[in-house]
This record gives sequence, C-alpha cells and structure tokens, in this order.
Amino acid sequence: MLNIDILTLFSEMFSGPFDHSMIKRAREQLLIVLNIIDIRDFSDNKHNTVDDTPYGGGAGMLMSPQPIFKAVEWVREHRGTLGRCVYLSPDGEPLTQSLAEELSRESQLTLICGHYEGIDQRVRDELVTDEITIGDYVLTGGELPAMVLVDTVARLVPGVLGESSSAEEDSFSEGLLEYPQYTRPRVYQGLEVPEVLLNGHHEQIRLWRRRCSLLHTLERRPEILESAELTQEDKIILKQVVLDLEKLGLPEDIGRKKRKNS
Ligand code: 4H3
Repeated sequence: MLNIDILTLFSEMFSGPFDHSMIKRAREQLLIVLNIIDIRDFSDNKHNTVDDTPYGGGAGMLMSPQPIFKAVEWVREHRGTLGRCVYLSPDGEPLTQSLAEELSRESQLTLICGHYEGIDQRVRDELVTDEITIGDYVLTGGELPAMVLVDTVARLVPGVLGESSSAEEDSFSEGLLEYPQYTRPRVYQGLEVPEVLLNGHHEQIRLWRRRCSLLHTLERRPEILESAELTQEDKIILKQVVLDLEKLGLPEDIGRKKRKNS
C-alpha cells in the first residue's frame, strides 16, 4: 500500500483526475491512499494568509514557510513518517519511468505543490528530500505535475494494473518505444491492418513488433537506443533496419516528420 499526502492551496483541483478508471479502482482497493491537504488550514495568522512578498523585492508573491512547515509536521505526526518529501519544480530532477518505479516502491510520499512565484527556500532546505520536474516548461502551480507524478507512480504499485495489462510491456520500461497496435475491423475506410498480425504466426508477429519498436525508436528517439539493453537478436534486426533505410536513401531529417493533413 502506498499512502500519498498532497499539500496544496487548491485542493479542488484534485477532484476529477483520480476518480476514474484504474486509479479509482486502486483507491477503492486501498492499493493507494490519497490525502489532499489544504495548506491554508495550517495558517497561524488570523486572516489565514499563506503568501507574502519576497524579501529583496521582485514581482509576485511567495508561499510563506509557516503553514507549509505546520502541514508537513501534521503529516509526520499522523503517518509516523514523512517518507520522501517531493517539491514539484521546473528546476528538479526529471521525472522518468525509472524514478517513478523507485517511488512506487515507497510506502509514504508527501508532495508539496507550489503556486505563485514558489515557496520559501527554507521549506526546500529543511523538509524537501526530492525536487522533481515533469518537463522543461513552467506552469502556474505544482498541482498538475503532482497529478502526473501520482498517476505514473500509482499504476506501478503492484495490483493496480490488471493481469492483462502489464507495466513491464510499456514504452520506456523496456527502453524502447512501442510497436503499432490494431483492433477490429480488419479494414476501416480502406485502411488495412498489417497482414502479419492476421496470420497467427506468433514468432513472425514477435519479430515484426520488435522490428517496429526498434525502427520507431531509431526514428523518433535515437538517444534512448543508446541506453537501451539490446539483445543479440535486437542488434541483428537493427542492422537490417539501418541497411533497409540506407537502400531507400536515409533522409537528412530522420526523426522529424512532416505534418499530416497539410
Ligand atoms: C513544476 C512546477 C512547472 C513544473 C511549476 C514542472 C509555480 C512551481 C512556481 C510552480 C512554483 C514557479 N511549473 N515542470 N510551477 O514540473 O511554485 O516555479
């Protein structure tokens, strides 16, 4: 079981994303427990303020340390531990599948969502153990990144994904992008499902899928091929793929695709 406490000024933002589908089922089964904690409830001052102007000047408001320290101490007291304490921030460590796997093995996580210009540095220095970014862009708050993190971590908690859909088969967990998939009908508006998938030759299908994964990864994310663990068979397939591409004349802009429908 994974318990996650999320500290935020905008608790209403969290109703919706975790009330559907797999995450909803995981919560019902208590595989994950999510607690949304309103930082404002921990403000010591009479107007319940939670932000203030930055020392040294500058635009905007910062979240004050007091309510966050008090909310974090509440978590520590009631959970017996803080667990890893994550601040979602553009200057954090990039969220990857392997970081998500690591976090999914914890039993307690505390997430702090910043808003406005961010939080007082003393929170980061004294309480935060992990600063994590979901990508190189700035958002108005840490709430959406927290939801992304919870979703990707939750689906890795044992039992959350059904028997049929295994997390081990996903893109990235194997270090390669996924092969294309098709379902019925066999022909849709004249568009056919690749013949190889229909003939029932499991070994042929396996090789075709592997070839697609390798080609797709080479085209779109060549840098992840470098770190992928390739089998001897993969290396042979990859060599053949490269030879085939050279025969066709390797385009200069491999990896970049022209826009469709234009
Ligand atoms: C995280 C947080 C982007 C990310 C964020 C990300 C607002 C953090 C404010 C909030 C601070 C400014 N934006 N890429 N924004 O994961 O509280 O940094």
